[in-house]
Amino acid sequence: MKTAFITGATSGIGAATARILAPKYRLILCGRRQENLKALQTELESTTEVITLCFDVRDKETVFKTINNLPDSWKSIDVLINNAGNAHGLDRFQDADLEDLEAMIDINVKGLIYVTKAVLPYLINTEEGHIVNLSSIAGKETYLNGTVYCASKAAVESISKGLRFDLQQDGIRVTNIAPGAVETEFSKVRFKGDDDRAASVYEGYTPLSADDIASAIAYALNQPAHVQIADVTIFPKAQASGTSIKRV
Ligand code: 8X3
Repeated sequence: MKTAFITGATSGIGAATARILAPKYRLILCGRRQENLKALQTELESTTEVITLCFDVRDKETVFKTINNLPDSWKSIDVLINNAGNAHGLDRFQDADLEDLEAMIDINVKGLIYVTKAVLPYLINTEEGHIVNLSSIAGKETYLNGTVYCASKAAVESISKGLRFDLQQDGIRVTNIAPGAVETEFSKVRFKGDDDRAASVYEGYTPLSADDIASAIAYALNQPAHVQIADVTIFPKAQASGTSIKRV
């Protein structure tokens, strides 16, 4: 059975991906919220073998230590899903909190680099390694008030493209997934728990769900070995670009 390593598995797209992959993969579920990880492990362990790793992707030392301390039987990883990431605030650059800007670079860019570096030695061992990076439409289009969030996702896009060069010789496929509006905890985190403001992002149309993105990830993973889905942009039907959403 193949093994999938999923970051940000405590909720949203990460948890939905764990659920969709469970029948075919052993799962290494990573995240910061131990309770959520354990609940998902309990839910899925009648379907597959599951282990959990509780760490913050920003904590470089812990990322490497935890991954290098995986039991030997889990040190052969087929699929890495770099899903951990979020947005903090939606403000003009000059008004944004510097700590929020740093957090987005630290989590979305540096955290992804740490996890990928730490997992790669165990991925390169496998026959059909595959990395899936969760970017965003924000990585393709910069929008007002999103300067550093968009920059962090543009970096993810570049890393996906670069890894395709770097890992070509190792036969590892790299898929970049760029969602538009997906209703998860994303906006609650961006707006720091302001539920009304978060809900307003998804009003007047049907947004994507975490399951919609998980099924795109499964689609990329389920291709024959010679097929590499390089890039997938996914919008709700009502969305035409990063900033154009038709609401009723
Ligand atoms: C999440 C989607 O539209 O807020 O990355 O950039 S958006």
